[in-house]
Amino acid sequence: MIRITTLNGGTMTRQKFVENLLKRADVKTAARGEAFAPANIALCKYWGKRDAELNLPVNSSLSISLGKLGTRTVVKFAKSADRIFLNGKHAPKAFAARLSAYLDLFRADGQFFEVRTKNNIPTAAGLASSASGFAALIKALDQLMGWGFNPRELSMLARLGSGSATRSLYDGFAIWNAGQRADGMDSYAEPLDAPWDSLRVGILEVSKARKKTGSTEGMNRTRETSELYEAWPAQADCDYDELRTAIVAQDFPMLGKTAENNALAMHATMMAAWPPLCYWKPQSVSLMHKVWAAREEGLELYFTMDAGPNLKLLFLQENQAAVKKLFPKVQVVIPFSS
Ligand code: 2P0
Repeated sequence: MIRITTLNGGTMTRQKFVENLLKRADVKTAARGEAFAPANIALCKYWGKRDAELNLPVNSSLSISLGKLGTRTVVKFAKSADRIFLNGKHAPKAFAARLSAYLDLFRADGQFFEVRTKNNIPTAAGLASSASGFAALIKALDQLMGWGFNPRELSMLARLGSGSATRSLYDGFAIWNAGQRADGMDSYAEPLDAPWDSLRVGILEVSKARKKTGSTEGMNRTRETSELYEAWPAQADCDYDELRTAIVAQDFPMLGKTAENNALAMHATMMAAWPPLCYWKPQSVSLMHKVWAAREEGLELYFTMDAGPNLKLLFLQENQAAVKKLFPKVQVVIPFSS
């Protein structure tokens, strides 16, 4: 079995990373900050950290944002303690603790925050709500604190909350450069300016239940114990290049095939971990077979899956009616709608 004893290749702490960035900013605080960030679905997945402290990934990843599906967050200053609300109610303890720990990176002594965050996607069901959550939070915080960071800097700060949040700063396609530096300053996301109006993402929800193994634990376990993980970085690099080519050429079969294969390869590395990690439910597998059968019949339909049981279908507008007929419960997202 592969044993990797240290995940933190560098010596820099998150606090130091934030201090380095904050040095360059003016500080004129506002009364409140408010921002929206979209959820994103990776077509080339981020799976594995080269530095767990700074959330630096092993491989570069590429995603598509989900338009109006995501998180809206309002941040204000609070008097004597953080006050965290999720979807209109006091947030669960674990959620509030994770946000407060993130806010610790930015607060001055005795400074507290009120955070009101609303998701219009299920929280923690593999639909990437931590991605839109941390991206919306850092954008709102940037307004409140008056930092004036650019999207690239914000993407690096979002990264400290959750890796996939790095990509949620943008609409449309986004790429997260893995980078090579130990200080993480070259590990940021940027938009890929390539609108694709006819592209559709279909969400097939299998379960809303909170997953037993979070992504951080899942990817660390995979990296430490799965023999198949050795093959992952090379496949991810190759898929990343192919997806960029497919997007520029608007070659849908190439996009769909590469994304589906990338997702299945990622899940294969997890299943070869110990203890085994399988986010799929029986219904997930049956939906995959349904997609494959439809494709054999000539329908241009592909899927991708994240660290959860739900499927995200990929298809073109011209096949929307056929997809809806096959999957009446599908929730269709138009990533490039204005
Ligand atoms: C992705 N996922 O690229 C991959 C595919 C899930 C499967 O990024 O540890 O919640 O907070 O950085 O961002 C989910 O992982 O993990 C994820 P952390 P995160 O979208």
